[in-house]
Amino acid sequence: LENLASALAGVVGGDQVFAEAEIGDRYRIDFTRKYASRPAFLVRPATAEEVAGVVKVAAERGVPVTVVGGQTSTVGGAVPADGGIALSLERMNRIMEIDPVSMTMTVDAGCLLQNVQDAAEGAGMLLPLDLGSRGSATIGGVIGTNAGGNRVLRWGMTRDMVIGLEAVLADGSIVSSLTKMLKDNAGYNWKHLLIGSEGTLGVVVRAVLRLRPLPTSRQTALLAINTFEECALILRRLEQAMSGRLSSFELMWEEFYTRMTEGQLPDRPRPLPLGHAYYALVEAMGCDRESDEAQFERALEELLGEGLVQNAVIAQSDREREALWAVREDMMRGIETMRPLAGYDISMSLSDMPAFVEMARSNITAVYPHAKITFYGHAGDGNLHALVGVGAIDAQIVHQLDTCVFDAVRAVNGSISAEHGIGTSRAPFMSWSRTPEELRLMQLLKNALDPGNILNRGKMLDAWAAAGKPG
Ligand code: LAC
Ligand code: ZN
Repeated sequence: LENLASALAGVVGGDQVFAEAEIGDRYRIDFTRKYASRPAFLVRPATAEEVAGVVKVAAERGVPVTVVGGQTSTVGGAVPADGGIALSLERMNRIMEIDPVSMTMTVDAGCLLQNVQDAAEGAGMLLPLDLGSRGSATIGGVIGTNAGGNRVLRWGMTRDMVIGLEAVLADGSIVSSLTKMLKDNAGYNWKHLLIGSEGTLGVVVRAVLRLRPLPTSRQTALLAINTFEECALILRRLEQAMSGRLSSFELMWEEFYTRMTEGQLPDRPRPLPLGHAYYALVEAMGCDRESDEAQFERALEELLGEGLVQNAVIAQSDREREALWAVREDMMRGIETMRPLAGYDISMSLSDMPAFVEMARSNITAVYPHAKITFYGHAGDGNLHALVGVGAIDAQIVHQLDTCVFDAVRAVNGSISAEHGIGTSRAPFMSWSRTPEELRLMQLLKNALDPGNILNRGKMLDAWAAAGKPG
């Protein structure tokens, strides 16, 4: 260990190497508090070359390396391996360049998502990626997980916004393609292999992100809807009526809406009365305020007039907009009464969604008749989140609930992970969404790129193997 410590100090300097007892909780415990570990060292490099040096030292000794960012993984994807190296890129947090002509920005992986969003906005452009943990998630983390969030409907996932990438591979080499070209078919596009690989194929150190013109108008509304079929129809109608401006269609099932509006602050009254099966938070963005607002209102009026939408409230100010979004995002208060709980991030085709929900519900209540179950999520992307509380939680209960939910996912050929990744908690069910051939291909890629298995050891395929490769 002493030998490892001095080798690491030789790369990043002794003051950037921290031994076990000096490592703060935020590097080794994630925000769910379900996952914790005891890394041997925390190192904080300042450059890509230093990251490469650290990885080289680790590779020579076969010591696992895990990049630690905002620790906002929901699937146990980011806690370091016990006895390994926790690699924090927090000192690599520069916005290197904003190019208003190419409409790109080049940023270090350690930047917080929110800071990057703000910098883009300051330059009159939009980084469309947006999610609840914007204030703690890092660029490296959102690239590693191919994060989705609230605006996938219009602008896609992280993958669709990463134009160039620089990464350190498991042998300590730096591969760099910090290009600003949207089109580049000169051979394999390796960056897409790293995006969403959850830190198992390389360490992302820098990226070129695609920006969009900054919308100057934003329309937000909450709609009450009675049936799922109407929800799907309304989504299609809104996309059409907004000519491609619809950026969010967040659907909340009645239980979710009820809980989230129960413990609201006095200045945040419940925006629409209870009693509808669905509540949809819809948002559009554009660049011509007057006509955008008129278009939005006309579309909603038509849907109300036809009886598709039962009730609607349109935000009249930024404050009202924030209050509407809080109904969807301010989870801490809203779901307090359901704790302890298990959460899910699944996807399926929109047409299968009602059948899935019914099946998942009946699977769960067959085992736990008094379970509290609630669904919500990015329905516009076919991505649902589910929360299930049965009054207690342990490994056996989690496994039982996972089986109930993923059984229904499998029945509709859905995915056990839409946007959060595999990490450790989803690993036992990987084969419920992937064929044996796909899993074999993934293992081939992992072996080729990280033969010593040092990068984020214990996650994804490792965790699947540790669970006995079930399925
Ligand atoms: C959300 C997170 C859980 O959409 O993905 O709220
Ligand atoms: Zn989500």
